[in-house]
Amino acid sequence: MKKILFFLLFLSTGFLIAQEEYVVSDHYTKKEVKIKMRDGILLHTTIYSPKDTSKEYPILMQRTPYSCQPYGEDQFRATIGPNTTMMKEGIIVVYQDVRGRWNSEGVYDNMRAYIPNKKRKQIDEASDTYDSIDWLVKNVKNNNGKVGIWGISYPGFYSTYSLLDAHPALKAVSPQACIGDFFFDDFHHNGAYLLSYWIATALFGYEKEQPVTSGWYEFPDIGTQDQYQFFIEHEPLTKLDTFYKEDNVFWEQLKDHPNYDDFWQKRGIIQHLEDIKPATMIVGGWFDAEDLYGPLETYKNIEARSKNYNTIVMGPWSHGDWARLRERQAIGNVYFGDNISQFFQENIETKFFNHFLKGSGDDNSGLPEAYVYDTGLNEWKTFEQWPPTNTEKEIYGMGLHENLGKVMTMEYGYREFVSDPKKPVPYSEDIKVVFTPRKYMTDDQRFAARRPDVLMFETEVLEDDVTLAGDILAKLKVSTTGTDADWIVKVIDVWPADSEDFPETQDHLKMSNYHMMVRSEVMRGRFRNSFEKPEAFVPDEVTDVNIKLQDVFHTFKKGHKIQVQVQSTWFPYIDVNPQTFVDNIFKAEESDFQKQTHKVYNSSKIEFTVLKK
Ligand code: PG9
Repeated sequence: MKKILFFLLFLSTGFLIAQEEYVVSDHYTKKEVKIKMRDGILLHTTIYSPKDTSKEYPILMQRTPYSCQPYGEDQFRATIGPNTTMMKEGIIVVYQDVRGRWNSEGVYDNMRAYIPNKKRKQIDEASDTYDSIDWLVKNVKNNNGKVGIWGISYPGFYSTYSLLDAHPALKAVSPQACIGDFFFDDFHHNGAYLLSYWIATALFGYEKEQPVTSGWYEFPDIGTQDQYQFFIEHEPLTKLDTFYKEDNVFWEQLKDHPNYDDFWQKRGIIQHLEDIKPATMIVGGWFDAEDLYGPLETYKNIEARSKNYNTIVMGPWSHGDWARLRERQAIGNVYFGDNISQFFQENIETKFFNHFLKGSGDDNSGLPEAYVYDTGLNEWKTFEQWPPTNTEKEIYGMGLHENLGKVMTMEYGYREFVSDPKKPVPYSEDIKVVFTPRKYMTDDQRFAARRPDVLMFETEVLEDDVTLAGDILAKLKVSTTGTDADWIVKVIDVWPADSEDFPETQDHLKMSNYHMMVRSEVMRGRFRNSFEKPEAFVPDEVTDVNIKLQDVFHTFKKGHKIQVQVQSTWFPYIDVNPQTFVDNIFKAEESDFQKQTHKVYNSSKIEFTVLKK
């Protein structure tokens, strides 16, 4: 007797309807196979096929380091594929454990480097994808010969990878929140190590020549839920070594490669994105704390160096939000609108894959090149490219008396603060330990604005809307009494005093005068001129530090203010800079950590990409 669960829903009209739960095993069969790669390694591959065999279906695949589980041909996922619309329409969905992970053989390698012009038995993730697609289209019943790939985060990276030496059957790829380069996504930002990722290091930690069925490295028990306390008590970073044993290959790699050396460079995938053939739809979240560099740079580099159908979708999402259906889309205290992920899944994602895997596959998909959400007006906009062509660069001076305005600043004078490694500026008011940071991307920044070691500059109340549509470039003129320093720039939307709270607003906060983080970025000062060759500062010498902040699409509405904050610590989002130049901060000693006085000169400027009226 089929178990049918009835959900009684109260619709707006107040009457009840019964909705039958969709049970995957009622509509799909499941097979588990081992696909042999060109070097003989077997990769575990799970295949869900529609029971309706009256027609052919495309194959939609995801390659993942996070496991194809549940394992067993009688164990089914609750949902399959990128969204439930496509699942219910019917499609062959394939999941694969990547080399060296879970039930696949071989040795794992974080962000495995791509090998152009591979010799016969040489392998990388492109050859593993090619060999897998080749087997699938030749052996899976009822497939229509067309293959798509999608994935979020690390699976997003493997999606991008599939574009290199792409199999001819691969017609549509959607890299989503895709890692582009671990030196600018996830574990580092412009050379600063993301200490807030330290626990997540276990996710990619692995032993040398690990056994085939390895899962993750065990997560450390840090004995407190106060992350600021834990990490300040474990400064310098060498104090963290007791938690990860020597055999955590990834932790050792992070420590041994503090600069953008060949180890990181050869693992970045952006450099290889040229002459791409499959259609691509890059998806990201404007408030994605994990992978924002990746999707933006993936789209821009494909656009610049390929002639394929290439589009981008950027919504008011944090990491992977678009895959989760929820009525109210909010990040932390800020609400952005209703059913935004549902709109994306039904009207954009499903339309993209159906067009290229079930339809004509020509360039007339009916979708725009850029489908982007204005996170100030809370509405979707479409453009023929991203960033849009009708923009101009506007330079705002960081003048005296905290005013940020288009007035040209006096070329002399400065503002200063003492930066204390033992009392770093928190990156969030929240206390609890996080697996990876998320909500700080829209968090209120008043707690920072009121600290003596944070400089705040802001415009007058805006008399008209100002829409930023593209990247932001902070051109700081700074000096320090030390020989190293980090520089953090935050762009903030100051809301009017009469702003109403949302249901999501934390109890200790009010949206009245809310200082909403719109974009932020750090530059580890030693890398100001080169990520490969770090340079010390000359004490008290005025020095240029330019910081590119990732793209935004945000309207600062009339009645709001644009605020910029500048600081030198951001803890424990990033590790503390000792402010004494050392070879490798991962190996700095207690005595290297010194209070220093930093100055930001009035000749500093910030350049916005502004949408023309
Ligand atoms: N951005 C995801 C992640 C990276 C590192 C630690 C934890 C998560 C991902 O790439 O899957």
